[in-house]
Amino acid sequence: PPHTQSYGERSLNFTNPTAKLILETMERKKSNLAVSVDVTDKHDLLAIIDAVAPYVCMIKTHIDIIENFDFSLIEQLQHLSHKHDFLYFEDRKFADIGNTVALQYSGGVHKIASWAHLTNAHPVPGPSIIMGLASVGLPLGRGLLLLAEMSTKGSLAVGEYTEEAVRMARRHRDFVIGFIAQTRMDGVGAAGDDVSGEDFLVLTPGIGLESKGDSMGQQYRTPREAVYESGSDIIIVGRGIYGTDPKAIDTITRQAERYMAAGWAAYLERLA
Ligand code: 5FU
Repeated sequence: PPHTQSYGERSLNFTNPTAKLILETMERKKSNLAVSVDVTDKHDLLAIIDAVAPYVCMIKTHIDIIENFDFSLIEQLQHLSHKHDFLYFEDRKFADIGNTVALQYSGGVHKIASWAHLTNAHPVPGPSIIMGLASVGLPLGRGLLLLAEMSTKGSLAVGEYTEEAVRMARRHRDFVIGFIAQTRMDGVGAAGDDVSGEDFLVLTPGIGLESKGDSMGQQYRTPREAVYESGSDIIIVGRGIYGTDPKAIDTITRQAERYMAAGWAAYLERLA
């Protein structure tokens, strides 16, 4: 089963080039940490990425919250990913018809497909959302995650909905490389299908070492609960690392180092 294989070994389980690159990067940097940098000023964004990047395999963005966005920011982001060897995940959560998501993914001011290695989509419209996004992303070698579960209190992405998300992914393995989820999805909803050898990446937000949640429904679990107990592959950490002061770079760096160590220790414990 995938969660007992090393990240490096698992790169062979995928044909999608982004999935391979993610797993190879994790193995090379010994990091299963993705930092979610949810700040609104591009200078803060760049400074935080530069500080945490040595400790991450991935940076997660919400590019549409940047107030002083211009396309030169993308060149600066790309410079940082080359300098520090990590990938970009734009947490866009597409949720519309195929034709519309293809336009949202390729165009507008953000041109997400041109720079984000990975993005995600809600399965709520059905398989057509994958077809729309794949028409743009596959030729570029990009990857897609489906939101099979969410970290928030009262999430509707449970049970039958989650199972159907996994079945949708299973039919589009060339482009859908995994899930946003709280636990492993191997074999979920498979009924009689042969799913031996199946591998999906599980990226888990809602991770914190101190807090159990925020005032708006977010719920946190520890890196060990996610990676060791639930078999998650990548922990996504936002405020647990950058806190309340985006300028406190020394603290942010120390926190990134700390979450990286916790995530990797939980992974080694899982392999042992
Ligand atoms: F799909 C999800 C989810 O289920 N929970 C999330 O928290 C995405 N997220 C994102 O992860 C959310 O949009 C934030 O960007 C990030 C979590 O930030 P935090 O500061 O660690 O709570």
